[in-house]
Amino acid sequence: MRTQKSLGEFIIEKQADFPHAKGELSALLGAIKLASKIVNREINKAGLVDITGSNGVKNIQGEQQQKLDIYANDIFKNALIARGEVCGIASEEEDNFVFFDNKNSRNASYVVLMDPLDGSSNIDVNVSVGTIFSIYRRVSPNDGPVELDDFIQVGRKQVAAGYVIYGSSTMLVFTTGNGVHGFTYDPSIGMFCLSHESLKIPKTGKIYSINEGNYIKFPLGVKKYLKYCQEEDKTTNRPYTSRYIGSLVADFHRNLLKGGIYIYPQTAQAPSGKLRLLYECNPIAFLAEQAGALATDGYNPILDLKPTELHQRVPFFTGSPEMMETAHQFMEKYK
Ligand code: AHM
Ligand code: MG
Repeated sequence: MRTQKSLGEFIIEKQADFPHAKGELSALLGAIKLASKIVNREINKAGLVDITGSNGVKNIQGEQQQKLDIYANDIFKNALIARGEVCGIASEEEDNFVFFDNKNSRNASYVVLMDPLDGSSNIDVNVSVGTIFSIYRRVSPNDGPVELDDFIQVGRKQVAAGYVIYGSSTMLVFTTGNGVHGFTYDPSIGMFCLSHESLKIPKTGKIYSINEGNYIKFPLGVKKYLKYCQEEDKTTNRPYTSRYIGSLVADFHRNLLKGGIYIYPQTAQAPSGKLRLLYECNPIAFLAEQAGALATDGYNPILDLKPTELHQRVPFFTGSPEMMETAHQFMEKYK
């Protein structure tokens, strides 16, 4: 007999904690839950079917194959349109934001920003990937179309954010500003069950996660901090352990549970780094702060940055607060 609490039950129970609780946000999270189950199903059989091929390739029936990240984008978009709680989306997979100009959706109160399948190149080698989502109230009048300003809001204005990790088990982890809660998918009953209530990151840890292949291009502060991570010192438990999956959701998730720091810094060639402020860094930063972690661009909190464009990139540092403080000291010292 099932004794766990399902995500649906948890959302209903916590409805009163949601900002502007009118059931809309619950329905919206329900749409994300449904879409992630479908994407999970497709990812699980990705090695069996011809779905991992590139766009433009025809399958045996002569149909166009879809890359799994485009497929995930469509699944999430359609699930959100169907529920009618969202008036538009912006996605890493779309050049521009999309207005849901149908009777159900056009006057809705929320917009969603998402990276439908982050780290998607990992699928071909059976390594964890994730979906990242970020939810805001629209700021434009709701009798007209959505506008850019609805999507380039400062990260502090998020009303909810989360990720789905398609890993050795699939989990949905989200926050509405009242802590971070994790739900593990039980495929035998088709439900996300509460498994990690009120997640808190350890104050410090032993793991550092960074693509060290780029070492030569890193800013001096990052290089010096990496050397610090590798030096032996018993009082601070060094040397640390290097762990890098190359899938932000998976690297962040591990560090959240075990304690650690993740860095994707700027380089001379890419002065804003690689990760996207709106689809990756803001939602992860909201979760991070809610779990007692820090998330910055190496100097300033990510959630305080005012976005200027949809696909803006930003250097990203996130992790256990004590490790982050040390990393910040190196960034300041070697500016
Ligand atoms: P993507 O959105 O194109 O999948 O890129 C984002 C991913 C992150 O998940 C990951 O942390 C990073 O790119 C890895 O980049 P790199 O291969 O340069 O280390
Ligand atoms: Mg991405």
